[in-house]
Amino acid sequence: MLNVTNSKIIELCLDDERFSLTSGTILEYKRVLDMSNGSLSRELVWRSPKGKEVQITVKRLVSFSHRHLMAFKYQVKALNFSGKVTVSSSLDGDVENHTHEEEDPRFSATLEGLGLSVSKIIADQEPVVMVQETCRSNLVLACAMDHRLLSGSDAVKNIEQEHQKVTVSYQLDIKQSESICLEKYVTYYTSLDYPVEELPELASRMAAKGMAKGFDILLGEQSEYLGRLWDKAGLDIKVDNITSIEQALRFNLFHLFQAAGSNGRRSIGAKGLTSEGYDGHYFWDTEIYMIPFYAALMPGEARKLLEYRYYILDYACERARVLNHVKGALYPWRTIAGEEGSSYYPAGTAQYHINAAVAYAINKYVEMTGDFSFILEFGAEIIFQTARLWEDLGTYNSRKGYLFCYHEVTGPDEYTALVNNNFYTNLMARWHLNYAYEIARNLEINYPDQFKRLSDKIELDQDELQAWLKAAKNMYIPYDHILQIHPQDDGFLDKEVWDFKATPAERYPLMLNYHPLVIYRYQVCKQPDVILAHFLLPDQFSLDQKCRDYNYYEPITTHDSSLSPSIFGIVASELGLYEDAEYFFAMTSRLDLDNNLNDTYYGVHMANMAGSWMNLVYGFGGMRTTNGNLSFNPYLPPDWQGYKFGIIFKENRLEVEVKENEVVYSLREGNSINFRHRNKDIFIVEGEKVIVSI
Ligand code: IFM
Repeated sequence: MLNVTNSKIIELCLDDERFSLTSGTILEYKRVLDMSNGSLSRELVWRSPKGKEVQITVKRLVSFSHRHLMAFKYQVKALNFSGKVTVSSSLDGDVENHTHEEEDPRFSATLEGLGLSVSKIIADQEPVVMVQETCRSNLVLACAMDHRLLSGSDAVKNIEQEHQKVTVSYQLDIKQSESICLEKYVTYYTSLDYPVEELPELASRMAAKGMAKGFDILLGEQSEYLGRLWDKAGLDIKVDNITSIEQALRFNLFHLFQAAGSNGRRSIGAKGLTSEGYDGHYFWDTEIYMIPFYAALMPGEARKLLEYRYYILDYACERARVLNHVKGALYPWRTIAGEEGSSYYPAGTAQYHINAAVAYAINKYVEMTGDFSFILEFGAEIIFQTARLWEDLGTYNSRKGYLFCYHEVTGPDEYTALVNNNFYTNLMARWHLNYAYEIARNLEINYPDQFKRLSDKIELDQDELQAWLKAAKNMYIPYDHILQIHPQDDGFLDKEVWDFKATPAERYPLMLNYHPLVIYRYQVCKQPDVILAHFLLPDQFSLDQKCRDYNYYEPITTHDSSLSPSIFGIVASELGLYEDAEYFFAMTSRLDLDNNLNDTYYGVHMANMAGSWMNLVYGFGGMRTTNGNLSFNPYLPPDWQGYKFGIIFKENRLEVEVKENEVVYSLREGNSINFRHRNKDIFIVEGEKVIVSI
């Protein structure tokens, strides 16, 4: 994911003094992210080295309603002087990515500073347009800017081009106590979405359109858009220290609201849209951690994110051939355009479980929305192509009673690689094969024409369906009868436990301080593996069994991955380990706001952000969807006075409010809804509520 044309530059000169935060004196300073209207503002008072004082207020937004448009409002007030002011606004094409400078293996970009080069500038009039191209793939980006000066009609305007930078400047007189205001409208269009020759015109037209609307109207639209989402999310957390928790959750949701690719050809980078970490690549993070959020609150986006997997299915089929699988698809561990982008296969390509993650997310989306049309249009093909790989990958192992086994795969826990029979992988593969079989039977009976067309297309026959069923039935699930727990894989329990006592705090995260081979030789987990399987497939084992597994794995998990605490938190809630649940919720909810991992510079942790919402809804609220049915098992965390959240289930908007002794379920929109509260069946019609005691 490349850094694009820098359009954020607006500079100010007071006579001959250039405003800079590093000269003169900052008398006041405030920066505010307003999550109700999606704007970022900076307000400051500056005294220049020669003693001129100005108040500067800058507000900017990236429009939700017009996806190509950004807008800025730049206001300057002369506090103690009258004189000449110059405001200069630029587009700068001299941009590059920075992660190649880092030594952290998670950020190993191959760009070596290569980014976009400028191929054309149109600067004889406004909107100014800059066209840039990628160096290798020749993708084209057009960026346009337009301006409106709201005060100072006698301003002298000038457009200047210097190398790869175009600047539009306004020089005008200002009197003491007067203000000037410049609005800037910027647009971006790429050849990924439009024909190259149309890009400059599209970008200019949209910039002019933004200007015709004006900043305040755009801000109003932004507010309405977000207002609808906040209303659906229905967050209200009552804890003594109220701001910190609710603020954190809202901050996390704010990122989720804006990061999702919404055209079926993009997903969500592990760092969202916030930085260059992981090169902007998409991982299973979207399917396992984020889709539950989108399916419950932004179902349209969830569908588009899943459509993206269909869009790259051909690449996944090619990838399977590279790995010698004669049929089926293997999704790349990290990608944007569809090709495998991971360079370190033990913690990359070997994570075959991504196939199950995609099928699982489709299932959860359909359960939550009831949108079976997705299965017919895209889902079935994805589910079948990915399921057939499981059958091809495994082997009936004579040394394990001819049970179906997988060798040399890596599970979710990246501190253990290339193992045999990873518990998570085997369990999810079994689920996936059964699900694929069930979908095939459903289509065969209820949609025979579609089924025939699809099976002809991908050459799927009855023998193969039976082979899926057989593999699922005979799947080997590792179990240790002495410890009565599930080993993470065949060899996991043979290893020595990592010496946590002898590991000082500064040597975490382990992956930055020890060679992978050292870590692989010990029982130590970066993130949940067995425990994640228990969350995703909650009905397969008893609570006692889950408790034993939790008690074994929790002490040997470092949570060096941000994908870890939220899952432990949810399972702790299910097991009634309320203190643990609160502890993990605290870890997950403010992880980026407080920069707890000291790496938010590389971008926020999107999976964790969605995980914090899951902690509230699936953890404290105990929400689950199983076989298309919705259920809740809520409790109030010990230090809380109450909480509320909303979800959309099959087009019904439900609000759940948990108080000290009761839970109030209200159907805010929709006809009627059925679900279970613990063992009780609940039925609500629109506008009504049901109160149950806890
Ligand atoms: O997908 C994750 C993985 O599970 C742990 N390392 C980071 C990746 C991206 O977030």
